[in-house]
Amino acid sequence: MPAIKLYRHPLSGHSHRVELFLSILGIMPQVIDVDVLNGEHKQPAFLKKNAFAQVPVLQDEHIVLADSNAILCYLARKYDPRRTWFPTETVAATHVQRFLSIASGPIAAGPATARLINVFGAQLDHNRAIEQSHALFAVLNTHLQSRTWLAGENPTIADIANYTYIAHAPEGDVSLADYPNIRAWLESVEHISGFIPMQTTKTGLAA
Ligand SMILES: N[C@@H](CCC(=O)N[C@@H](CS)C(=O)NCC(=O)O)C(=O)O
Repeated sequence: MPAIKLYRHPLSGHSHRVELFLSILGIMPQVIDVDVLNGEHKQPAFLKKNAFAQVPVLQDEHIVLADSNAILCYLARKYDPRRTWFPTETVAATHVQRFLSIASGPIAAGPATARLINVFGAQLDHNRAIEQSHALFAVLNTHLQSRTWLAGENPTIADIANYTYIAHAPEGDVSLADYPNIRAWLESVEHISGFIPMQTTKTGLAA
């Protein structure tokens, strides 16, 4: 298989969701760290790959793709011939898509933002991000009461897309202590063959 290149930052949860899925699929990418803290993502060379100036970007031969969830869809369609990670059946695919939207909506506004403030010093409203995280986690905890996976009977890219920022929520001072079903689901993801963690940071006080 020709080398797949992954442009990422090691502390970016959006990058990690792609790294995690590549690892589960058994694909070893060539990893290229982008110095986001010093603005490398805003330089012309990177903007040619993603005009929105964000990691991750995946390059598979001549195909250059941005946006973590879009990349997960691509990888699932191209490299999972069994079609379990992103089912093709209409209703099953819609359930997965629903949770991709949650990953790019309330997860981004809640736990990802709370962590961005602590880890990268973003000047954003921490209390609001923490509040939004708990509102989301209460719903997810109930959703997971009778389920092992977010969508359907098997792990899908819905689980991959939502995993990282939920697992790392305590780094943004969002405790997972009140959400036993979410913690059980995180453990289920961590038991998937090929799982790799994202490096943790010392910020955050919440357990
Ligand atoms: N919707 C995008 C969001 C990606 C994103 O927010 N990337 C962050 C790192 S986690 C980034 O590159 N931030 C740099 C910036 O916005 O200046 C995705 O899913 O890939």
